[in-house]
Amino acid sequence: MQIKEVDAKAIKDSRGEKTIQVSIKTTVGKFSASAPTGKSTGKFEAKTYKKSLEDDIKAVKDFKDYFTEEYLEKFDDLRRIEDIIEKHVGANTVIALEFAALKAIAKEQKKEVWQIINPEAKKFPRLVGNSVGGGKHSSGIDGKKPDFQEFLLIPNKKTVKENFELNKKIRLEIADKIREKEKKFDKKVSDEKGWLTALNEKEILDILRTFDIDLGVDIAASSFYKRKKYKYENPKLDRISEEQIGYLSNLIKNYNLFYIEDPFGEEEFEDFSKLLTKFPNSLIVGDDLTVTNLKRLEKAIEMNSINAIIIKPNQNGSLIKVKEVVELAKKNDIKTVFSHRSGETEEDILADLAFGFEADFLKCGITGKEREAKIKRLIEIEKKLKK
Ligand code: 2PG
Ligand code: MG
Repeated sequence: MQIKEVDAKAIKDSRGEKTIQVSIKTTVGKFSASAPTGKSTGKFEAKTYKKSLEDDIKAVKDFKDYFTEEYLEKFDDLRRIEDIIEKHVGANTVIALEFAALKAIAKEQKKEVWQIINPEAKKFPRLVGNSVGGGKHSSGIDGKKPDFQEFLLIPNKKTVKENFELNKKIRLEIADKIREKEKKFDKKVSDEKGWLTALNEKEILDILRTFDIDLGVDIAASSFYKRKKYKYENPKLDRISEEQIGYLSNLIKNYNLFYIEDPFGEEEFEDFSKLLTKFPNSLIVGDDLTVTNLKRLEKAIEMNSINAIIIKPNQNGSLIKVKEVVELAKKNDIKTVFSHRSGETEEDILADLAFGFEADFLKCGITGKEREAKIKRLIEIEKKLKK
């Protein structure tokens, strides 16, 4: 497959903010793909755009026919795209272009995108779905909101379809239970379509634990870690590292938490390690800590900080490097969680990446067309494989 022409434009994401869509004309047809945008971004993430979205779009247009000499037929050939463009644009632009190229490579070979990554892939990731929103993703109710960013449902039925149904059902039942505790609750939603509430994390977990499902939280602790203190607002309380470890240990025990993402600030490898040593049977997940970056994962491995890692392609900005991160994680028995961003598009290739790389989990919300696109794509893969 050869790319004859490249173009880009701005489209709106689920938050109504601008993000990039890249289109390519190839020897096998036209393809396009988009990239999402995060809000609770890690300090060590790759830059979304080199200077700005507009400048990246211009750069793509300037480079529109620089790819015509390259013949692309396998995943690792994406490296050639990166060699040409990576110095001139940001992470989102490279990733969207690579997504579009993968679609074209698959088309030429009459394959699914996941087969270009690994034709032998068999394992379906478990869904991780956000049911209640807090932190930076929530506008709160009368200025009050949970300090933790996400309250996650992690079903474990036999099929993706059953897991999706269960998450949707429990999400609705959670709304009924929030309403019993909170008069002002009116089914408004956060950036990822989790419920907006003024309840705090304990009150929410009290509701969640009444359901027969594995529970997780994305604490996104960096977003409220200031001058070595975790600054809780609901209720107002500062916790130093030791107190944070003690508090989270109690929550893990009392609520039997299966999954804990970013429990500490993004530089606190050692505190992660202390928590993991105490709770080796829960998943201690790095996101802002590791930012899908090989060096940071190496450090997390060396310090025994995590046993699971979030994989967000646009945190890194190179699918070739994303592959290296996934391979290193697997070699070290670290579970992989392929993840959406809080500002999403209807792009569904994340499901193919998660399945192709045999991820352990796919974290992409529960409802809303941008989130459902990915789950539906995974269900489609499941259906086709059963035939
Ligand atoms: C996270 C993500 C996605 P954002 O922290 O895990 O849920 O949020 O995309 O805003 O970084
Ligand atoms: Mg996170």
